[in-house]
Amino acid sequence: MSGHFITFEGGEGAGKSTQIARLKAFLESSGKSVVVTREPGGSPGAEKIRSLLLSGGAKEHGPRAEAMLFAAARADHVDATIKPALERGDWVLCDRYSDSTRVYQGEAGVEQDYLKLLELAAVAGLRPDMTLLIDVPPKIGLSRVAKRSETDDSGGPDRFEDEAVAVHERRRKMFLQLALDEAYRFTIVDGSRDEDFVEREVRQAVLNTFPEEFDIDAADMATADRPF
Ligand code: Z5A
Repeated sequence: MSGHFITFEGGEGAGKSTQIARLKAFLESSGKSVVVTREPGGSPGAEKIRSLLLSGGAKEHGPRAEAMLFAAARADHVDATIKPALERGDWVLCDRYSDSTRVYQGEAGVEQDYLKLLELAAVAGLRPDMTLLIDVPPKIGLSRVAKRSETDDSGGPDRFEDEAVAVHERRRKMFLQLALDEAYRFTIVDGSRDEDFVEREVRQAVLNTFPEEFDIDAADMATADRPF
């Protein structure tokens, strides 16, 4: 497949959607064709499963069943959206992917061996080329989400937002550990900084990972601690 697959991970309110929109604009201004997608969801079948999961409708069946539903949604998303886009040569920017299952369902008590089997089945060999972990202390992320819900019509916290800060802290540690364990594909970005700073960090990480895709010379990249 000739496209590029970038996933964004992190806790609630980390700024993933914000940064995906900014990276999309940058890539398009560089002449790239970009597909933005998300999990759970990203294809008609997976969006149906998303509604069930985020409404809390599957919670009564327990974390193992929820993990299966996330995997089912992912399998559909991979087949219907991500693989076709990569085959066309597009850049795919995905808001959460299999690392979120390892962390959220892992933190909820589902065994990692079980999650690995589900992941193998769901991704069908499709691994991200790079993963950006937007890391924020939960108190910051949750306060952003609370502020946002004062002004939008989302109807309050969803199944995963409405949880104790300690749970969010454990997930943050798990994401950071995963980033260390699989450092070859992860970049950790400090999401507590302002949006422009985070955007520069994200863009630089993408330039560093795919230098051959951009018409920027090494000297430019070395001094890229300024806004582009
Ligand atoms: N889940 C799971 O359990 N297992 C899985 O396998 C998968 C998912 C795939 C999906 O929720 C839920 O499903 C998720 C995990 C679980 N848990 N929750 N909740 P979702 O898709 O609805 O939510 P999310 O992925 O967590 O997105 P989010 O809460 O919208 O966060 P975000 O995309 O990272 O943040 P944002 O929308 O870009 O920004 C949030 C607000 O902060 C917004 O008002 C921005 O303007 C503001 N913002 C953004 N960046 C900044 C900075 N740098 N400074 C200040 N303010 C900022």
